[in-house]
Amino acid sequence: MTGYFDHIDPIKFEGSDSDNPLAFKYYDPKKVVMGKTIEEHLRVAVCYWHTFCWDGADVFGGGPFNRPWHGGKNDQAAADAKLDAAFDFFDRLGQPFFCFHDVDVMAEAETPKEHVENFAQIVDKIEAKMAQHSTKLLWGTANLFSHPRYMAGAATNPNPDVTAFAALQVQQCLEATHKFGGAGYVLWGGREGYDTILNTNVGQEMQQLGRFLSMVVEHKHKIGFKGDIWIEPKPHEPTKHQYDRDVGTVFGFLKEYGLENEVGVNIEPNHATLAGNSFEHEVEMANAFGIFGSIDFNRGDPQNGWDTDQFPNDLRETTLALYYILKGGGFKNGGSNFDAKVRRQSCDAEDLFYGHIGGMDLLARALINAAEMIENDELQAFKDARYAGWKSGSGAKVLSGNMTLEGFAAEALRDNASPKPVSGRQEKLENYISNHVK
Ligand code: XUL
Ligand code: CO
Repeated sequence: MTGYFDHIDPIKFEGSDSDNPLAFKYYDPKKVVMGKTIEEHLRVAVCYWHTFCWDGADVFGGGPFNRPWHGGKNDQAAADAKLDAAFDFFDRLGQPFFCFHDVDVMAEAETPKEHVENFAQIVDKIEAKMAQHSTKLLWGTANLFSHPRYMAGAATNPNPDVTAFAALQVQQCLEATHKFGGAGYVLWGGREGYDTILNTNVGQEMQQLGRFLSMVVEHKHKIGFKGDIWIEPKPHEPTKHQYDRDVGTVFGFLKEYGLENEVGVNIEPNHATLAGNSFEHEVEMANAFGIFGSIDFNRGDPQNGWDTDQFPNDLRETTLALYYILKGGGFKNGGSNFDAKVRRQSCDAEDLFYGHIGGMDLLARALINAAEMIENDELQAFKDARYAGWKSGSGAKVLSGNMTLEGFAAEALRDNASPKPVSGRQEKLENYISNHVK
């Protein structure tokens, strides 16, 4: 049987002088940067959904991609053909990981029993594939947003029967993720929010979400899953408002339910920008709260206000993000999942390779840039000097809780000096970044 990707030779690293568009120019998996190989640092993953499931359909028209497993019913034969093609693609691209939703990999199911049966069938087949191929699982997740039953949310649904179905999907998918040796498990609350607050009991829904997440964490421990659990923040789309709107909001939510040491975040640049934040802001917030987990790399389109999920190509933004990721200690269980899809007109098999090659080359360049910035860390030196006053004297007493408001106020009166403005040097620092983006 001929395979869909047969005409694409395995993608090799050829260096920046190569003009072969189907070769890596910068992603040299074995090159060592800051004591680890590029492959070990980046932990690149291909996502099953955009890469193999999406047929190119948009809200105005049907899918032009016509992969051999598209077009008919999403039955077991289609799921099997997709699985064969997926592992063939992984072998040719050579990235170390993949990510999946339950419904991406399985034959379509309607009832809870059918879900369990169809999922179990493909889980066995994935296990067999993984035994024959080198690609590992970065993370799994349950799709709790596509089926109409989830139109009013999964954990936050007004009807507990819907939430019970969601519990079944999460239980099955978490157990499969564990079986596959996955490094993490993601919960993206696609419809955990509302379309109108007029019909929504926000307090009740947040409580449902908190309890649901607690049950997921309890089950993780019960089955002995050693990977991480990550929430993926997003402010809206598909619903008007989603409770997990950004990293700061997620941290407050985790604190409220006592889960801040159990659950981290999977950050997506295009979600950050939809929330009015920069990508690096979200990474730094996660570092500050100690909940950084993983990244869904992609980019939005500044002229469009929605989640376009394009492959990343902004070297400055990606360099900065990787600088903060490395400063936070780099990826541990997490990695670089491309939650990105080729454009609707990029309908050929090779377009899937161009998208991933571009993304992987970009990440490798950004990693090398970020490592160079860290070697002689001028940003850190500048910040250390800027906050030095808080390291000793009354500043340190304030931070350690050994100062009262009156005591601190008395110091101001005693010195009786109006502090002089000190430059924040923004332009100098921006120039420094520009000089390191190459
Ligand atoms: C949606 C999104 C999802 C999650 C997994 O915007 O990013 O694909 O990554 O459910
Ligand atoms: Co995502």
